Amino acid sequence: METARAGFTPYPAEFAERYRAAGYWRGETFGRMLRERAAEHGGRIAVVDPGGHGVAATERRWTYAELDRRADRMAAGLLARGIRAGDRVVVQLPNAAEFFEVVFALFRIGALPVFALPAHRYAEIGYFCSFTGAAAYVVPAVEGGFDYRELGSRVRAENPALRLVLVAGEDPGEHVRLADVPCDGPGPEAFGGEPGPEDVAFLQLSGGSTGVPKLIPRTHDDYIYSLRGSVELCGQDPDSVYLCVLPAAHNFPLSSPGSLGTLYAGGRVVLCPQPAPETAFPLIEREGVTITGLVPPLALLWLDAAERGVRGYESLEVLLVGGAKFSEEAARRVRPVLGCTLQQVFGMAEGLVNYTRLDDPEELVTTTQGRPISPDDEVRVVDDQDRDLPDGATGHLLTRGPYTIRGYWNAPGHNADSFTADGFYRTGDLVRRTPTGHLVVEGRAKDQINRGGEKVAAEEIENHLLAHPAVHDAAVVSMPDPYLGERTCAYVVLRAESREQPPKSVELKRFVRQRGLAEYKVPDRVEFVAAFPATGIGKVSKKELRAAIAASLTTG
Ligand code: OOB
Repeated sequence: METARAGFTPYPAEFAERYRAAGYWRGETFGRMLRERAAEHGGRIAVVDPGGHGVAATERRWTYAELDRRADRMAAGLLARGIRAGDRVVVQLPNAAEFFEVVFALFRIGALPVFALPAHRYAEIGYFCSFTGAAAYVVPAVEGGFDYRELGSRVRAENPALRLVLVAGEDPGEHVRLADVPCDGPGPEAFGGEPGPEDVAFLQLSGGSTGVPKLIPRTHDDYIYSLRGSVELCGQDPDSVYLCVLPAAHNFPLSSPGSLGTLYAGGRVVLCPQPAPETAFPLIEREGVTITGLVPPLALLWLDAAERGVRGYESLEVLLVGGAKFSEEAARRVRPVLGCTLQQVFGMAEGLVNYTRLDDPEELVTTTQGRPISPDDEVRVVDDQDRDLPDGATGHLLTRGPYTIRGYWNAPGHNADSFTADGFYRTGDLVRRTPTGHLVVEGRAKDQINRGGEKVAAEEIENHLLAHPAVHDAAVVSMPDPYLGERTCAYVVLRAESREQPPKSVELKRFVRQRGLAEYKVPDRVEFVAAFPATGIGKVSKKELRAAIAASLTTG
């Protein structure tokens, strides 16, 4: 597994020993976990996929035994097609049962899924494929009106290492049908065995604040610990039914406690093809869903629907809300309107996850974003000089612990900025700590826009805008939005020669979109200015730009 190891910053030995001794790291792997659940709960349903998406028209219900068998056959098929331990495989699937078949097969082989989101387009996928030297790319045929097979052809033509594009769905075009891959050939044991618990299991994507997204290597040991902790804190057991509403590959619905936590607990995962209450509520009712996770804008949509009298959500016991700040006002509506317990989640793909506890007083549940999973999650709140601040003061959140990475994958330059010398991750979040140890998110120091839970790195969008011939300079900032919390506003300075006939906002948006950027990253608004306000040392003052756009929105 040399290549996969190459970019991985291991936990220092003394920490690894401590995490093992404390019983956090138990030497489990995803491959064995599924095998054990299948032995214990073989006949119980693991995954329900109602169908009606581009991958399958009709419903599938897979038991643990079936998922286990499918993962074995898929692993054998992928091995037969040359996928090996350490290879990277970009997985971009909608919420379909195949997602689990593929990722568990890769876990068993020791190949690393790179968890792309369905919204990603050429700009993102092309980068993931080239940066990771991916050997394969797994897509649906057509989903949401977008033809992923064409994207597959394009990235394959540009990436010689990419040998295989696998298409989930009926018509693979020039590629290979995913359903034709599984076989009864030799499994991982014939190719050096399954990976160990200390090995990297997959690469997750960072929300990002830099020009290109960074990749997050998570090990079996560390991730499974975060699952076990989450399952316990969210009260999950084999009777839990989790509705996966958000894109399955995102860290929140994957592991907090998410679909993998639910499978860890021996429960049932129900995949939701669309997040609208009109789709989700009937599924909740039919499947007896007990727990789900939403970003704040969706939670608001569900609350409003329930208040309008839309029914079906009554079996819900726990609603997790996270990914972006949930307003206190909305948080207070959850119990009276939906009749379930709210758990706020403040997590990050890099590791640390905070939850409010099921038995926390309503005040803490509605006004804080929770406290860490582990007693060994080290949390520091510091000033600009990394000096510790007292409880109650707002500062930068730094963290280190048994499931927080020590470095991004293959990114020594970024790692020097994102981690302290003694291994604390600089989250870029501004928080304050209450005397109970709960964290309240007060803001953000990183150059990122949190668009209702979807993260947009300002620099990434600025680089795309700068590629336009009329653009001299660009600065992307957040603007307040009642529904998403924040939206993106791009301030643009035009080149002198373009000022006579300036491009329209829509043209710049179209330009960015045509470069193949995920739709949620296309600026919501473009403002043209003659020059940017500057800080004392001559940098663009994004603070002033944010204030200016916020003021112009309130005055109309
Ligand atoms: C989750 O993960 P990511 O990696 O997409 O984004 C992490 C960032 C955090 O650093 C923070 O800036 C923001 O998202 N965030 C929140 C929040 N939860 C995440 N900001 C305010 N309040 C919250 N509750 O977003 C993620 C991963 C696992 C579980 C939940 C969310």
